[in-house]
Amino acid sequence: MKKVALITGVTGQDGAYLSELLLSKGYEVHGIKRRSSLFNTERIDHLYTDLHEKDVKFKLHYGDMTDSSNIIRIIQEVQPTEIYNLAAQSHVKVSFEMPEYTANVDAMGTLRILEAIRTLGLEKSCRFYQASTSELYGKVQEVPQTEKTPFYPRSPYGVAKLYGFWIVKNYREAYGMYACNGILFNHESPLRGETFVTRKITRAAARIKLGLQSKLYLGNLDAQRDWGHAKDYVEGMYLMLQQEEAQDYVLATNVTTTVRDFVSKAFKRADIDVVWEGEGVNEKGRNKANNEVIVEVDPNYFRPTEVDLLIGDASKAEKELGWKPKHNLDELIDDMMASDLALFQRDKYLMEGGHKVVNTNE
Ligand code: NDP
Ligand code: GDR
Repeated sequence: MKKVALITGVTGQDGAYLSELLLSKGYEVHGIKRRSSLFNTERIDHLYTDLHEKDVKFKLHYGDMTDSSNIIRIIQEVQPTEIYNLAAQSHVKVSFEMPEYTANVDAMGTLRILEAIRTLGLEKSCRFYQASTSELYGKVQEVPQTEKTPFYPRSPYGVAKLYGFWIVKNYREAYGMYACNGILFNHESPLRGETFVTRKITRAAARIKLGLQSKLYLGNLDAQRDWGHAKDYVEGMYLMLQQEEAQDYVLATNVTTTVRDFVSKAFKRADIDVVWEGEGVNEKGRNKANNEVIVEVDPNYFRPTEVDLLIGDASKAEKELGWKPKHNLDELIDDMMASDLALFQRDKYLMEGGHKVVNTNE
């Protein structure tokens, strides 16, 4: 049977890696892309072929999670056998500033797709993956977190995703749909959005090394996250849709690290040793080689409510899907640092030629 995937959020980090993976498996891949004043397709440009060529396997459709009629029309046109719902306002801090929009896209958007599947009578022919998240766990109830750990979200984003989680489960039970929640812990890569903490750090480490930036301002250095590589996690998404029965699965590495330790490790890759001093908002990181302050805390990056500790147990995914992360944290940081050093080496060259100004704001 022909496999046709529809990916919402195709222009994002996971959308790009998942598209690559599904194309390599022979799928026809369709992606939903928002209209914007710029192309905004940098992460997937290498997958794109001219639509006038024969047998095109990767197609983009303009759409938005807030527009039901558009979603119904795209699903009707594409007739997907699998839908991966990755589109979201995915930034936790931003969700405090845009709570209503976040709920509209992340919660209602999920419902819109499920309803479209039903309206079009595709419940039995189309499988559905929902990008659920470790942010559902929020305030620590138990560690490590599993599929059975109670939820206690701590942000408008987490609360919106909680609705998404339960509406998927409800449609599975009510209508017999093959619909899964992947409860994914943080996963990063060279394609990670620049305002998430890992990429903000690897970019800054590369830029400070190359003399393009002097300081990195961060929020809560004590937060602990279970960071994996996005390439591994999209394989888990695919596997969840290939089983006999639809279920929910945690994907995680079972290792947790503080933001502070991530900074030390990333800067080390740029041959910079960070020495920490002070506490709380007065904490600073100095460059051991010249004693200059290179990391400072800016309380503007604190969240009104924080998720302190995430560490996931992916035993169920390992047992039932045969899924295990292939990259550890050091390999992830190596990959991100190599990519950002190369990126900013190029920027440095351009800037020295007077060609480019780089914006460093979050
Ligand atoms: P990104 O932020 O990189 O990508 C989000 C995607 O959603 C982008 O393509 C974005 O489009 C699109 N999008 C945002 N709003 C809308 C909208 N209104 N209509 C249509 N598309 C929209 O996220 P990731 O790739 O990192 O994550 C993918 C999914 O997985 C998200 O749902 C996220 O919440 C979830 N998740 C992520 C984890 C992680 O650690 N990365 C962990 C657990 C869950 P545009 O490019 O135009 O902005
Ligand atoms: P998170 O990722 O909130 O876990 O959500 P993020 O990288 O934004 O924050 C991780 C932790 O780092 C702390 N932090 C900072 N965060 C940002 N962005 N910027 C800073 O300057 C900074 N300083 C410290 C944060 O307070 C937090 O504790 C990500 C997203 O991909 C979600 O979509 C996904 O659901 C979850 O991961 C799992």
